[in-house]
Amino acid sequence: MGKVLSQQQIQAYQEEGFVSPVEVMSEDEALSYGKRLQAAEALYPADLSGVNRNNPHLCFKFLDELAYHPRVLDAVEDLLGPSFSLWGSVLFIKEPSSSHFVSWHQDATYMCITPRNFVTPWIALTHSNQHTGCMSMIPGSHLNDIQPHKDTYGQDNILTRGQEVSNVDPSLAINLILKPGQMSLHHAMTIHGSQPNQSQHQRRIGFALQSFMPAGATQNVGQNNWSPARGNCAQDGHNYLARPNTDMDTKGITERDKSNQNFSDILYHGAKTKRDY
Ligand SMILES: O=C(O)CCC(=O)C(=O)O
Repeated sequence: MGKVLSQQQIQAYQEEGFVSPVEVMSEDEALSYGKRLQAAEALYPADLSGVNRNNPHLCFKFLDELAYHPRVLDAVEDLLGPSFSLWGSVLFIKEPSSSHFVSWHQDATYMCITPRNFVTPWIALTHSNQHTGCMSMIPGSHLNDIQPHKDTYGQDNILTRGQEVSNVDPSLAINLILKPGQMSLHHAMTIHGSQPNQSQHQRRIGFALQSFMPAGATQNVGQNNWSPARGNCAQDGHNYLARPNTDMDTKGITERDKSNQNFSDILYHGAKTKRDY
């Protein structure tokens, strides 16, 4: 038994490349985080859209709280051991009746980090199911190497390059159905994607901590910009990113902008086109 995950859940993650659902907080608490997000979006629309859906935990206190929620860190510790750091975060929001989707991909493909054994918790702030466009995972796909990805730059594809693994058999996919306040955790090599949100009224909001890196992980392209989460991950050339004390102060904005530039340099490394997210 781990701190949060049972032995069976840890084994499922090792064998299948994901574990879900895992309780983080009550549904009411998650919905109250959703309301805080809505209020922040109303006050700072440009800071929670487009490229600024990347790394918002560096300038919004309530997202920092979610990123370092003890249940999240305990579950990550169950999978990675006692020392790990946080590389970044992404707010994956699909508006009602939008055509946005995420093609089949493996996160590790363009993150330029070795070893490729890092983990992404994805916290649901709304219901995430087949109707609203939940994530689907191909079990056991993390045990293979990186598969060839085609950069499609598809208009409705919310991945940076619209990168896509072809020849995925969707009949093998498992849908990760989450209630607000639950999370899934997936391995950097697991093939996954998601379909459009068909709901007329409900947004689908997931906050991905992308990703927690075990001690010793090496960034091979771009800056080594990480925030310590647990234990000791110190290494040469490691730039610590500060956590925010208040929403949208100058320091937090600087940290976010620095991080987003770095994200862009890494994720579009060698790409023929850059998009603005
Ligand atoms: O939110 C989604 O639909 C996809 C998220 C994703 O690909 C990820 O968290 O790695």
